[in-house]
Amino acid sequence: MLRPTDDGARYELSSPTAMPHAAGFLWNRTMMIQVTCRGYAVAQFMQPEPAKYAHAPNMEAKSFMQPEQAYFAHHPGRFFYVKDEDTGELFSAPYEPVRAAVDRFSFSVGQSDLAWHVEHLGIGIDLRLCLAPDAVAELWSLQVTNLSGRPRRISVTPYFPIGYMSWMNQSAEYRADLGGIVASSVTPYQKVADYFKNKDFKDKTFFLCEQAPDSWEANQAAFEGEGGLHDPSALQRGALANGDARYETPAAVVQYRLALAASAAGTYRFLFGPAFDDAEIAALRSTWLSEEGFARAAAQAQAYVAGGRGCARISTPDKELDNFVNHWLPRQVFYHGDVNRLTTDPQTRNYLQDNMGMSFVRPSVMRAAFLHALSQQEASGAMPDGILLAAGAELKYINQVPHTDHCVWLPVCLQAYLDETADYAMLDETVADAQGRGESAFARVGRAMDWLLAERDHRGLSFIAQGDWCDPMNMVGYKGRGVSGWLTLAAAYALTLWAGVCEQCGEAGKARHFRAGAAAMNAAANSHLWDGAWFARGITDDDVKFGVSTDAEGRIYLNPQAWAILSGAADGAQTASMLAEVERQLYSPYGVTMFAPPYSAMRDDVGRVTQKHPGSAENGAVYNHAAIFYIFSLYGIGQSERAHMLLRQMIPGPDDADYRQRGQLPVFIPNYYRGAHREYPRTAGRSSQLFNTGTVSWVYRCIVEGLCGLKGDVDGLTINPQMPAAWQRMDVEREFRGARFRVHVERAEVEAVMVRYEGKFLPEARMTGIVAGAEYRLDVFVP
Ligand code: CEZ
Repeated sequence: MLRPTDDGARYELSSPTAMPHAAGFLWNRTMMIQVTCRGYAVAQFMQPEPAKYAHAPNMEAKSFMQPEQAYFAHHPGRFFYVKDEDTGELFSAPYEPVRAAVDRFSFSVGQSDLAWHVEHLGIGIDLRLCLAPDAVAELWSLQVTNLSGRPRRISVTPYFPIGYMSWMNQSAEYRADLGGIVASSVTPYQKVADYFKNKDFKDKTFFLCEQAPDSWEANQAAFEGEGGLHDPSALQRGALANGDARYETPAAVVQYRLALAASAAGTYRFLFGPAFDDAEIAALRSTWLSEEGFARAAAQAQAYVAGGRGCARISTPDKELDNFVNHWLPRQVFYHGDVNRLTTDPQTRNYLQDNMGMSFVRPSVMRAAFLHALSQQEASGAMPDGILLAAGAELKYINQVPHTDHCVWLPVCLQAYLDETADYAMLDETVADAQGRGESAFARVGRAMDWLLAERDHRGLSFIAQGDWCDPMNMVGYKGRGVSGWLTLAAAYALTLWAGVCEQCGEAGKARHFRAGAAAMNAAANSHLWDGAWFARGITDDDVKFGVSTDAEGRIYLNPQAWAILSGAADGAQTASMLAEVERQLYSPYGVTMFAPPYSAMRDDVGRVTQKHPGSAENGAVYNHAAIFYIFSLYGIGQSERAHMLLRQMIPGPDDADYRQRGQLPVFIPNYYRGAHREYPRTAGRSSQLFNTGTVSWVYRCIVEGLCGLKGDVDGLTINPQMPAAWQRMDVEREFRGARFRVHVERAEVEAVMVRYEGKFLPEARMTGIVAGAEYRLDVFVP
């Protein structure tokens, strides 16, 4: 098998399996490579830090969740092998790794569970996943049913890969005392300080079985063997080898051998997750791993999601839209607002917008979040790049790059909260900052607005530093001179909103001050950024305007147009021109794109955004967050038809071709769909599959305040539904300040919106004197 040749100057291995990791290595002064007898290779070169030119397929998403995640054969997953022990036939549920063409397959996505049904070889497999409330544990149930009408001998083998845990220490074994496989590791580190941080980590991974299995394997390589994942060697033999992993890659594999009478069925339950120690594992087991525990978890998980059901239910001619708005949209809004995308340092704009959505779900959460954000305001009045949510958290990744837009989101998001609650008293709350300096929330927002006014150049345009809303627009102003057209307009909008709040609070002088500031910014935008038919995106450090008609790429950006409408910078003629240009240049079959044409190469006076793949993410995708700003601005000027069409395009389907092209279920809105439909029609429309997005709070706002037209004000509810022309009627159920409204909307021969309540028409389309606990039935007639 192994022999020296060339007098021992060489060695020869004659088996690729006897020593699978046997390898040789080569190096020079700039690189090294290690290659195994089976052809696996690891190489790196110096530039000057070690770097790779061929990559492992898994880019561990340690920074944030990645769009368009690529899956591969050894990607983590949850798999269940089923083998006919008489014929040797094999399949796996849900589908991977065997990829057998099964007779029946269904994947069912619920609000708080996922379920699969698979039928093959006369065996039915039902899988269901639910999460334990407030514990890190997956609850898996597996039901096996003999559908073949005759007795069967089969084996069922759950395979939960655990993967490469740590280069310092990793192992796994079956623990009869705990009833499952437990893998242990030490999170790798170098610095002494990290030892003290890491020592409380949950470095164990458990896979617990309600019923003891007949055999098991904890060693990934031993399980897979030479057969490969689609036909693992361990399944070609009888029982599993009851093996362990000793500084080897762990996996959780257990096997049940079943003799099933005709029509017989069996149910198995498993718990999978991380833990600190055995005691925690045992406790999780006793709390959850039973029929009763699973039922309790399911009920609690259901109740949790129901707690975020939102304030509106609609019934319209578009049933798919109803489904999305009534079930999935509030759920996604609630996810963002309740857990803040599971980060400890959300970007400030994300934190504020995600919580803006909570105004419609649980306003008290928005209130607390707003005050919390203000408590991290800097002495200068600036808002930091991220908001720290946990003790010991720090600003990481993108939050170490200076962006200049964060103050804008204070009044913008606050407005939604105030409209929903009229809780102006919140602004009187004293907020202490990190230095312990107490100031009212009102004063703090005002200082943030003054910061925006101050951070402008000689023309009155807003500096961009290394980014604004667009994270990767990092080189427009890194030399300190470049300005953002969008931010100038957004600041003008923010100042206008804030001036309105000042008025409401009886601060007429402040209102005048901020209104004057807004007017100055709008004027500056008009004199320096109006490009003849639309607003430019900005002016670089070297005084080059971009997002203008002479640009071959990035010619027209959506954001400046949307916010020029919001800020009032655009007059009627300008707006008409912008709408037409957006339609002509930015519309796509999958929504409105963020700019066009996409950049095909780096523009080093614009930045990283131009290096993204054309049509992906901020480089000219249908970036839904930008699209919803535009839609919101359209509702604001009564462009109902345009608004509705673009809003509808955010949700995949309902026709088959659209589902296929987007590749996404209509259960969430992704951060983008690929753009570049002219350049790359094949991939246009493809979903990023990324459900983290500031889009959804705005979508909810647009549905409630725009489409349904049920928007709060200081002491009432204004009523101005904006149905698309094709609709004759819709019904809306809306909770508002503790009251319930049942609103029937219908087209009629009327000049303006008319509202009938208790048999009488209201003098204006607005309800006041709303009593909490009351129910109001309104008939609304729209032109
Ligand atoms: O992040 C989003 C941000 O969370 O990109 C938006 C921005 O407004 C949001 O606050 C537009 O830039 O850095 C990047 O290049 C990425 O584009 C990410 O930061 C992007 C991710 O997709 C987050 O999910």
